[in-house]
Amino acid sequence: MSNELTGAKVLAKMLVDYGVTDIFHVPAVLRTTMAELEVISNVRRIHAHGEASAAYMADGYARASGKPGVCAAQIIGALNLAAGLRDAWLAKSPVVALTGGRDQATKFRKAYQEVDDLPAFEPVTKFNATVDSANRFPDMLNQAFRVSVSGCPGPVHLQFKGNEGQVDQEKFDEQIPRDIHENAISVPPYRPSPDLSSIKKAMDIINNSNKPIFVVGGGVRWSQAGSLIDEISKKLKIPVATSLNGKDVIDANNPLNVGVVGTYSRGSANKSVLAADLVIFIGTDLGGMITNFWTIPKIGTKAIHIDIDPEVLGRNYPLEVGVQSDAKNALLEMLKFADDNSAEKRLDWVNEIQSYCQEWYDEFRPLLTSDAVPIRPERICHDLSLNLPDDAFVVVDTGHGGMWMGGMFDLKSSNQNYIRSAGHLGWAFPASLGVKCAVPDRPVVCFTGDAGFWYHIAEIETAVRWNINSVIVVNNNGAGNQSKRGFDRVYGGSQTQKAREMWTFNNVNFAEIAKHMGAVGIRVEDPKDFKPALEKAISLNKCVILDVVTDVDALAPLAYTG
Ligand SMILES: Cc1ncc(C[n+]2csc(CCOP(=O)(O)OP(=O)(O)O)c2C)c(N)n1
Ligand SMILES: [Mg+2]
Repeated sequence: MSNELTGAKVLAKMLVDYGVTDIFHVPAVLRTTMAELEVISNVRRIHAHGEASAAYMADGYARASGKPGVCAAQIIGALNLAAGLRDAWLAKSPVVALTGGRDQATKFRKAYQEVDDLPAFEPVTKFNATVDSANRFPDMLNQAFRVSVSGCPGPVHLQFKGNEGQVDQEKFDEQIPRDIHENAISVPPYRPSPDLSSIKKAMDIINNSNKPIFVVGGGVRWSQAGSLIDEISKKLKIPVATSLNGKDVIDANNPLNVGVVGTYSRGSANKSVLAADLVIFIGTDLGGMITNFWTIPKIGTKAIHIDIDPEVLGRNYPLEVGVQSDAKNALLEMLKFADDNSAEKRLDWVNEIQSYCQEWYDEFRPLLTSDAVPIRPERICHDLSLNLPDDAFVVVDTGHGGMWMGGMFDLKSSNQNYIRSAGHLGWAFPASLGVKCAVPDRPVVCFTGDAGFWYHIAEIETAVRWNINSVIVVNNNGAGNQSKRGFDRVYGGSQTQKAREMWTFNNVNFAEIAKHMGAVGIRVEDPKDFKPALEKAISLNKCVILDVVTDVDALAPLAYTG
């Protein structure tokens, strides 16, 4: 490689300075930059089996590290990569996507493999731009990183000129500053403080309320404000429900934690929110999932909303007070005005929510501890609650997986983490590999259905090749059985036998497939074998597929709606 300063040299150095340790990609994109990275760093250029799974890996990496996750594709793979950004967009995860793109010299002349990809990135990015000259690398990369982590985080896209981004081979003008922006390295880069009069007004309402509840979302995690939620809830005796995205922000052992509220939820959380006379929303955009399509709480319930994004305040619920703030800064101010003496009047309320929690366990205990064969998924969730290590990082797919784990799984330590697919089936397995790259010393355990696992099963080979040792629990019922209810409904109550062709699969042994691909495969058919298999899987420090054969007729409970 020549000594001339090129775009590739500048880009490689900036990526290293931003703290990037892994780039998830399908070749060939920014080849010269990739080669420069080898010269100057140990950045791992993880070659995935598809662009969507590369984007999911970057997304998992970002959610686990709080730093931007980087993924890349050449022009022909760009739309696959865009598809993979959708979950990051929904979950507000800072993913930086780099693609090869069109060159002015040849566009509109039917260049090989070329379409105009840029519009496809619009709905799933905060910033979507072209980079047509090496001299623009510093400011464009800074913009991309800064936008991805700032405010409400999210994905960004840079399209580099040339189908493989060959603009990186251009000579770079030495005079152009190449500093990185130190405050764009991780979330949150800034912590906007709340308006004090709004905080006082909010606390006045909270101190005076008899049956308040906190409903907290992923914004609290990005702000690292979970311990403050714990503190204020205990101080004022105010229960806490979380979104699915915020499930890990509050310790499961806090006696005031009522669980996940909304659609993929726990009955005790929905009951508590419906019974509350004041709901304090923090770090959530109050979308359809956390509110069960705006029915929990009922519109008109007294509400206070705190979020970093002022545009969401008052959008879906009329508010007594709206506060634009970083969650941590808002909670620090709130704690100053929190009146401990007000807690006593909420003892009945605490008893009420705790009875909802107890009723939930009493109702589901038989399934959580069921010895049935084929295995009940509730039993897997409960065994995971009891037996995961204290520092486990749990990554969960959508569909029934999201429902089972969102509602039935309990974290047991505030050192554990939980992230979930924001809607895409198949996200969790590749995302768990990205998580493991970000936190290599922690046990990473993925929970996915079999339909979800099929999507990116080829990435077993990637995990083995790169020694990315996640443990994958596959809830294998030989079907995408979340679809069962929906088909019963459209067939007027009970579907025909033939209709099952639309949601069932052949029975496949994933443990055997895993072994053939160089991973460890363990098949579990009896619930008593799950705990030892899990312990073994975690102790091996290998990529392990735990293929758990479960009951195809087990359906997750629908949301409690009152
Ligand atoms: C990309 C994408 N396509 C389709 C769906 C709709 N969908 C949700 S759950 C599901 C089936 C899930 O099957 P599986 O992963 O095996 O879990 P199970 O319900 O069987 O436990 C489907 C098709 C989706 N969420 N995402
Ligand atoms: Mg299934």
